Amino acid sequence: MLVIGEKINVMSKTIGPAMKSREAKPIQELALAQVGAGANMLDVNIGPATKGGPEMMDWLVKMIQEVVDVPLSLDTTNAAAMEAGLKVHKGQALINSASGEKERLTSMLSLAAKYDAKVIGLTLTKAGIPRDANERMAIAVDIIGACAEHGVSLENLYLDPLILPIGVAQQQAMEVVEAIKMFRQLNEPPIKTVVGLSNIYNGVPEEIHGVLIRTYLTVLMTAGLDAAIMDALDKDLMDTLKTIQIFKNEILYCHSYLD
Ligand code: THG
Repeated sequence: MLVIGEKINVMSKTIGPAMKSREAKPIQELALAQVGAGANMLDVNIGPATKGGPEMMDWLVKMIQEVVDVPLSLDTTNAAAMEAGLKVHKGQALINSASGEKERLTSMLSLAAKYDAKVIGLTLTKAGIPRDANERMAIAVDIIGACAEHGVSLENLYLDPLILPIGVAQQQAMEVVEAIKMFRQLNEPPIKTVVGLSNIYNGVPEEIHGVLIRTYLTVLMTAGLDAAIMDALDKDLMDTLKTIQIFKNEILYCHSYLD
């Protein structure tokens, strides 16, 4: 399982202001901490970044890759900011994300082909949030078709069924699980899947966050999830992940528990 650290996020009370004032140190420390805790990739989320997006992403990518050598997941809907990040990124970046929305699909897949990047295909369109696994499948099929048109190898695609907050969309939790199973049937070898795990607890009391994400991760990984944008600094969550990997025979028992 690919662990993508979620902490470098413009919404964060400490990191948002540091991004805006170009203060490198807290961001670099958070990058190092997440990689030290087991993150294989780091999400760099600047949101829509309508003002100064390209400059912000250029600065972030260079500055973060000065201290860690994992690839970055460039998280923005701003295509110009995405390209600015891809231009300076060392190694293979992950574009987070394309969606089923025509313009975003075209711009992000063009960039994926141009820079040989991996790309997340979020099963979301302008028509609104998908209601069930079948609606997610229909969008996934469109995204896969567009990959072929743009010359993006399916090996570089991660489909994201979009986790919604449990408090507002309880019936969606298992639709996401079903979608992961269905996406895997779309190709041989199976198309990889990714989620933003913490979406699930938005609006839920903090005492419940831990048990919610640990249990949900277990269910998602049983369905075959390949990657998650998640809190790598949450030790209980990372321990749960390692334990599931033992059950799935993905890591050796001795290696994990004796270390
Ligand atoms: N899919 C894809 N990308 C995504 C998401 C997704 N990117 C953004 C998001 N969803 C995943 N990342 C986060 C990052 C942080 C939180 C939730 C999702 C979060 N953080 C803490 C909180 O609010 O409690 C701390 C925030 C703070 O420091 O203030 O919830 O689904 N492709």
